[in-house]
Amino acid sequence: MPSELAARVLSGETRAAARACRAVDDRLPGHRELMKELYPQSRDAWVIGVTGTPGAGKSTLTDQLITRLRARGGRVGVVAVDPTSPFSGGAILGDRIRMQRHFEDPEVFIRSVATRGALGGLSRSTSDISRILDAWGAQVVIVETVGVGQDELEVTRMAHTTLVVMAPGLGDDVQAIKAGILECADVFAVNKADRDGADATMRDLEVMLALSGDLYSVAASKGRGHSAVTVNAHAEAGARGAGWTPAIVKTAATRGQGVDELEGKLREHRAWLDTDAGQARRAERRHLEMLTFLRDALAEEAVAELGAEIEAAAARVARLETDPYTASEELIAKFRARA
Ligand SMILES: Nc1nc2c(ncn2[C@@H]2O[C@H](COP(=O)(O)OP(=O)(O)OP(=O)(O)O)[C@@H](O)[C@H]2O)c(=O)[nH]1
Ligand SMILES: [Mg+2]
Repeated sequence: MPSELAARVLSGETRAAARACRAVDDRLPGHRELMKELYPQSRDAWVIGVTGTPGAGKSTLTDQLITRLRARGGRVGVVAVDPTSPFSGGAILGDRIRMQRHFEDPEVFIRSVATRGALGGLSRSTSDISRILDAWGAQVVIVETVGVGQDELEVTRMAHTTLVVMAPGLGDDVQAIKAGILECADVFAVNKADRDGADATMRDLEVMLALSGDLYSVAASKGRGHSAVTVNAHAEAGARGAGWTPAIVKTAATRGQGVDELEGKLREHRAWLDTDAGQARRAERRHLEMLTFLRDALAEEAVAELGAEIEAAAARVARLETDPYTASEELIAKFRARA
């Protein structure tokens, strides 16, 4: 049965892809076999992770990017990740409204992924769904995460290219972007450039990046007066293709301003992925993917086996009746005994 489904997904059947996504979501029997079949056939899609402060304009920018990507032909997949709650619907609803016009397009596949519970699984679901969309024929898969927490960071690390979106007027947004996100950003969009404060946000970001890198190249790039500046110690190396220099692009997504330039920067990063350094990064990503899958698979097995006992142990720790070390040891001993 999975073979037939895999074949239909690979032939680009949208209904089959939707069915495969449901099989993964519900962890139906055979879903791992299905993924194993799709894996070797589906490595071409360029996965762009879009993350950043809530309300910064991620979905609006994604919508604009879809339009540009579609204009070049080729299918586009979108995965909207909502780690907050499977039922909240708030953020996902926003995403849906923002990307409304693409729902009619049969060459665009938009899918949401919700949290899989306290013991992770979100990154695996996201990876699985991205791979299904890849197998379905998407040339680009855009993964939009909500917020900048730990789950999102993990999802973001699995993308080939990471776009971090910020906007002025969302409090101390540059500070709010965690260091981990800054480190994995390939391209920054300072959105809502039509509002006051966008330039200040650009400057804050440049300083922040310079502090985490090296000051000299900020001075060098400032002089050029572009809206897309390069900030990093590795600016020179980047030009030679050895490393990648994070780029900053100013956009006004609702007006479509700066989006061409943003697409250009993303494509430059796509080209960099084919260099030796880029290939190394992709290998690193697969390495990380494997470890994350293993962790999630172990947790899933344990949850399936121990079920309510895990919650009971956590409750005892919460009431200070036992310590987390002992509680975990006991659970592992029980799991081993049954496995
Ligand atoms: N003024 C202005 N408003 C914008 C711009 N881009 C997006 N917005 C508005 O900002 C609000 C949030 O935009 P979204 O695209 O939903 O932002 P998001 O980052 O996807 O939000 P979440 O997914 O909820 O975190 C919407 O009301 C947009 O219309 C822009 O460039 N300028
Ligand atoms: Mg959104």
